[in-house]
Amino acid sequence: MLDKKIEEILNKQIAIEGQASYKYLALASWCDNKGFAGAAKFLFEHSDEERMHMMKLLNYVIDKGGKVVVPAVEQPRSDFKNIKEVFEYAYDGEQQVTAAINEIVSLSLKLNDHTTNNFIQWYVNEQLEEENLYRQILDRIELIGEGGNALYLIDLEIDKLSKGAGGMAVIPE
Ligand code: OFO
Repeated sequence: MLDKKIEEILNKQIAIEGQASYKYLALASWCDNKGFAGAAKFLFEHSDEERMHMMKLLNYVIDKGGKVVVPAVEQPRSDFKNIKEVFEYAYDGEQQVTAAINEIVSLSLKLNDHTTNNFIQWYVNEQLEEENLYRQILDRIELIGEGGNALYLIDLEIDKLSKGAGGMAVIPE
């Protein structure tokens, strides 16, 4: 059985991951609209990943006999100045998710819930990877600068980081 406080914080995290999935859809759509096909592919894939994170949490709550409350989603921000701002926004969001995951770690330790603590470690590692990834992208954007072919090169670089599966290719017309 799940402690009520754990059930509550996991439901909160389900909402955060679901919202992140929507946020990445909005970021990907902005990129696609501005002709950044590689970045759009990468971000559509990331949206799928966030949904997977949400489902993993949801299944854990169910497996532990808890109650899932499927959250409403807010309309995500959809306007950005440029590609750098898109990835700054994504990076900022990932840092906020990491803080939320850390709260789950702390609560599970406080309540001696080692099963949840063990489960949530997957997210701790995932956030480490994701924060690194977005920091790398921002470093590359910085490095490439704003010269003639810069936007094209940035898009190519981000495209290289996508996994090739999922993303725009699997979105039904
Ligand atoms: Fe769910 O990993 Fe990012 O936010």
